[in-house]
Amino acid sequence: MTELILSLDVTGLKEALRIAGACAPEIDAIKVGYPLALAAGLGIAGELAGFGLPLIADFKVADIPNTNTLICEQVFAAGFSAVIAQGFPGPDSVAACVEAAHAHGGECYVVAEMSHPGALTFFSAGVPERLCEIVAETGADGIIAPATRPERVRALRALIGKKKILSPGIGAQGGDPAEIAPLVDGMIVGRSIYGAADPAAAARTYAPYRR
Ligand code: NUP
Repeated sequence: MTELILSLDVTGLKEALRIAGACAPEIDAIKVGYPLALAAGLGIAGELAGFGLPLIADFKVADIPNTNTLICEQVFAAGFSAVIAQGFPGPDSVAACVEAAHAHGGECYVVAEMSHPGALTFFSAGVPERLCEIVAETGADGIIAPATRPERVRALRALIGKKKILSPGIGAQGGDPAEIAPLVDGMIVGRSIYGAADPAAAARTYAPYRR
């Protein structure tokens, strides 16, 4: 099953609800990041709950363990079902997010390698591989890996086995859904859906890649 995850990076509450409502039948989850959460508040999770889809908080949590716990408690209390954390602060910081997620019946994903060109400045030379070890050590549920580099997704899949891979970078960043869908558990798509004149129709174009 390759899910389609709408990255809802708009900054208006009404616009967010309109797009989420139109796309809901075509998607499997909604990802909310800083743009929408800072604009609309964490209560956005409650506003989106009516669509009945899992809600992923893309806050790339990256602090000391205690602060990570405090952040994740807020995320799950608000109604999110998963959180995305950075792995570079280390295994104890990631473990704090994983524990908070699992205590609420939620999931925690760790960024293994980012999708933009500049990511290779630091997400290289064995770092993503080490981050995958941290995923295994902490019991995190999966990784974020770049749709812009399918060969890297393949390499990271070999390390994490059956844990989930959610992959951003499809569409606006150049990633090809036909190539990436068979490799991952979730396609994360933002601008090419929410920026389209007809977001529901744009979401439907990914239907052939949802297995
Ligand atoms: O490596 C990453 N790349 C990435 O694009 C990790 C992410 N979390 N994202 C997020 O995915 C990014 O912040 C945005 O919310 C979404 C991709 O959106 P788009 O490029 O499809 O518009």
